Amino acid sequence: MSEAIETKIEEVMKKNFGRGVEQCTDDEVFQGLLIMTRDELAGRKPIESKKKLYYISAEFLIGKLLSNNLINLGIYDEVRQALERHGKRLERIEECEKEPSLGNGGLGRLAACFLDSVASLGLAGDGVGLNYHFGLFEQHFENHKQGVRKNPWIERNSWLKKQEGVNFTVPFRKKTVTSTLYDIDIPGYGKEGVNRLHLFDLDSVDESLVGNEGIDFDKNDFEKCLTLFLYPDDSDRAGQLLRVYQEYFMVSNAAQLIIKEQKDKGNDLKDLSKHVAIQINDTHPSMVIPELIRLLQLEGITMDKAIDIVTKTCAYTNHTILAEALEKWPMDYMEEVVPHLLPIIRELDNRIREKYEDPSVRIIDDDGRVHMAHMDIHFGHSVNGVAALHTEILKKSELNNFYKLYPEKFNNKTNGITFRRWLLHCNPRLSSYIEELIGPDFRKDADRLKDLLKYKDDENVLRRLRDIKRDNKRALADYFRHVQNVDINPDSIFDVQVKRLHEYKRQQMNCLFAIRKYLEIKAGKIPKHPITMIFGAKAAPAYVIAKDIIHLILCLSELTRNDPDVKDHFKVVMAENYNVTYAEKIIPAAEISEQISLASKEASGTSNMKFMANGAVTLGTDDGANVEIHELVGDENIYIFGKSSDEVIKLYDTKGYVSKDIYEKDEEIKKLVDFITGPELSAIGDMTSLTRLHDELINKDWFMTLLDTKEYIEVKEKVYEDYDDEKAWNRKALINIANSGFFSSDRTIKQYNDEIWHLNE
Ligand code: 26Q
Repeated sequence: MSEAIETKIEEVMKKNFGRGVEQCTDDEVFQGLLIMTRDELAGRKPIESKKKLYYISAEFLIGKLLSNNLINLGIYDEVRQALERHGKRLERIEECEKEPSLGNGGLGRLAACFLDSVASLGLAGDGVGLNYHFGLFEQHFENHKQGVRKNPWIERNSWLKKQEGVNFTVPFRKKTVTSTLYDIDIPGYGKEGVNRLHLFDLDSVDESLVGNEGIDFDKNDFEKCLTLFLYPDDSDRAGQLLRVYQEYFMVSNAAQLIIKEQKDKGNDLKDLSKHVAIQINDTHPSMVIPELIRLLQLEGITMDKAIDIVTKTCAYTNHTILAEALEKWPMDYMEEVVPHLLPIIRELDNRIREKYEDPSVRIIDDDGRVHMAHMDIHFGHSVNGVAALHTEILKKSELNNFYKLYPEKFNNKTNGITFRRWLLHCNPRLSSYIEELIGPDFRKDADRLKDLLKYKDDENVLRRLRDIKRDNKRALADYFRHVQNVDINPDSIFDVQVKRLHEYKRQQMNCLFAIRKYLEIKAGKIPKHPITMIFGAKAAPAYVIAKDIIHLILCLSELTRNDPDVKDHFKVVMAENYNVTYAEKIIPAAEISEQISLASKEASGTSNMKFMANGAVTLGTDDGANVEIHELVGDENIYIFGKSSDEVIKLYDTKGYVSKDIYEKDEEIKKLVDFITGPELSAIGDMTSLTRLHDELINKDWFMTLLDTKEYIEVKEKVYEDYDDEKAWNRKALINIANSGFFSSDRTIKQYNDEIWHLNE
């Protein structure tokens, strides 16, 4: 077998570059492997099950695909060895792949993990989304601030396969356009066949609308800009309208694809729900409901029947309770973009008005805004939250009025991650060692990681875990030096917070801790163990305070890097352009996983699961899936602090939180907050930005940073103290790894299938 692969690689290199592997550059070898793998996948049949899932999502944060495809095809090791015989290293070759950044965080990465799991369970399920030419922006740092550039990722050779002959006409008020479809094949782990990620595009899109610097473009001609970017800046009307254009384009194509595939199979559209399950990933694809009703009517089905069919087919996932993220589109936007959907949306709204008196459950509110989530809940058959606590909050408070109407629709599906990418691929050292200890079964079934528990007091095993972590830390330190010219000490504690930048995630609270540590060291209190605080985050370009927080982190980074009293003991660093690829290097090296959102606000979190599987210990609030991690590992093996979600919800209800009171009463907190505008940072940073953040913390602090700061500091100090007991710490790491199997997205997808989709029944 291994010789066969080697011959194949040689052949593909000869054919495409006229040379053998040795003579090719790393980039050419990457191109060759891409072609070889893509062709292998293209030859496979679609996975079949009785019913087919369509997972519609505005984001698919798939990350680089070469290694994961090789792993799922079961040829990763053979390819690596074959390349080695020709003097090439697969890890170097992987670097040549551009990351498709078709998502911005948790929701998009979840969609990617789900595609991997659906295929790996042998279920028929395709993703449907958009082919953003520049994806999410690329971040760079200049003057300690976030700068943004476009992020082109589509090269001459890519995983995209243009589907000739699959073109749909999508009607907008201004003009009807014709779509083009690109597919990416998704193999399952050790499975025959493939599913697909369908990415729709418009040929008329004009990349030259975007200059070389920045990410601004003229948003007025939707035909030229529809698929340029994920989340175009929507701080003005043109930007918001463009999102409506994008969403409708995505769902109209999805609905037409579904109908076409059903007709091709000879299925009666009246039986759609027997053959198709549609999962609506947050509200971005919600217009699929009226669009599908419209198209079914065009097929001669009555309104009543069409509504019934769509309701039985569609299911909705909620990923947030933040009001600003719940989409409500003004009717005049819909009028401007998709007037033909309005009669249907009005009809749906009327039916609800006739049935229920409660105005809070209407689809169209008194201000003439369409509540997308309300449409999903009324005209879908399932509503799920993404972690146990989140689902309870939806039922008890956020969506309580809907829960009272439809208790049977509400269900929980705690998120998961694919262990193929987040353990086997990103942490080969740990994976091989686990295999040495418990055999290879955990590779297919993450629950088997439990078998590690028998080693929890084995000092040799715990020492090996420590050594593996140290090797990963060294590798990360090398990477930081290589890509950012930043030095970090591999023998320091790696304390990590990587995630989108948002006030509710409270990176600013972590900064207050950093300030305290800095001041302590300046005052002569040297930590027993050197500490590196690692951040990684992108801020939405229109989110001013989020950018101010990045500025604060970068100023702290500069401060700690240069201070001779401090730099050997404590450093703050920030990964530039944090993305999936960076995550794959940071997470295996992390020791402390910061999950410090204001309780009730983080629906689930998924990096918390990735860190756990890689042996980091969580320092977090009782929020999202942290609650479930806590239950699995027990009090001994996690650090939980802060007010509970019930307390927080009450504070919001009673307007009982006043940050200024805490600031004024607590001298230490006042000192830390005031440091933001003090002489040390003002010598480095921009006073406008620092003052804005400082004042925000005192006068508003909507996400209650100061509420938990005191306890956070205490508990984090305890974490650092406990870290010094090496054996006890590594025992915690082992217990975390061993219990992480529950968070396999294979488990999550099994539950979606058993309780919502029923693909094989
Ligand atoms: C909404 C309106 C207008 C413009 C943009 C948006 C928008 C865009 C993206 C709203 C939300 C998102 C993304 C949300 C997201 O990533 N949520 C995360 O989903 C994860 C997977 O379920 C959870 O683990 C995280 O807790 C949740 O924050």
